[in-house]
Amino acid sequence: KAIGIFDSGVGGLTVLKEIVKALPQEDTIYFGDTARVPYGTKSPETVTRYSLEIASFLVKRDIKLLVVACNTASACSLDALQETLSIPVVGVIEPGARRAVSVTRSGRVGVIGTEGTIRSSAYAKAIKRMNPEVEVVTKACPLFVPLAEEGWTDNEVARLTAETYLGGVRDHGVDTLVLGCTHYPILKRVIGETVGDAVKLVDSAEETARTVAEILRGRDLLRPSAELGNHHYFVSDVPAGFIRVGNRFLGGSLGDVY
Ligand code: DGN
Repeated sequence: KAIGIFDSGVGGLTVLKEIVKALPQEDTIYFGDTARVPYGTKSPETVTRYSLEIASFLVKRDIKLLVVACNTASACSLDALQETLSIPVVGVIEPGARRAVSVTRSGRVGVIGTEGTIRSSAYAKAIKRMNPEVEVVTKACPLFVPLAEEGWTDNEVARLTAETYLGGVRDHGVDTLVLGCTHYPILKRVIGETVGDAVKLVDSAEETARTVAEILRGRDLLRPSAELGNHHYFVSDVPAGFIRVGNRFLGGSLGDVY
């Protein structure tokens, strides 16, 4: 059985990449809802309806675990998915929040994400639930998404955008910054340079992969094989744009996209 992963579009490939790195023998099925992206501007009810539809599509393909790679869908729909499905469902917010709480020394954590994710306060709530003492500073950075998709990750526009968004977060004295959006790992270098070496970056994609590995190991669901897994991709719009940006996000060739 495969691991199912879905996102509002192409961004969840950063989560897929970390899962494949952590568990190279596992098969994966990815669904990118490219016809209906972005989720960040839609109501929680609509995002939950989309999420349940996609989950049902993936469950029919016999997955053993579902990863909600999209931060917005994790914030809005994780509870509904967990109630509806009989397989484990993993979102990206809890793993990122847990890591931030364990990493911070100053007790001051920054969280960046899309407008939708920041407005939901999902990271702040999760962090506070784990440790009420931690102070959370949040900032929506919507322009990071098109910059990452355009491949403008190491130029003057990226640096100026990062400085404009993150100057205030840095000046707030955070020692940990959560990359709370699928696209932000692509901009890790410029984000790191802007906030400085003293601030540790928490990559929700990496932490989610770690959580997936722990759950599969704990339930004895790991694929016992020395061979590399197979990866299948489905999108709700025509595949061209997904393939172009996706190859860049994965740093390789996607193969077949349906
Ligand atoms: N995948 C979305 C997220 O992680 O919040 C970002 C893309 C979008 O829907 N705008």
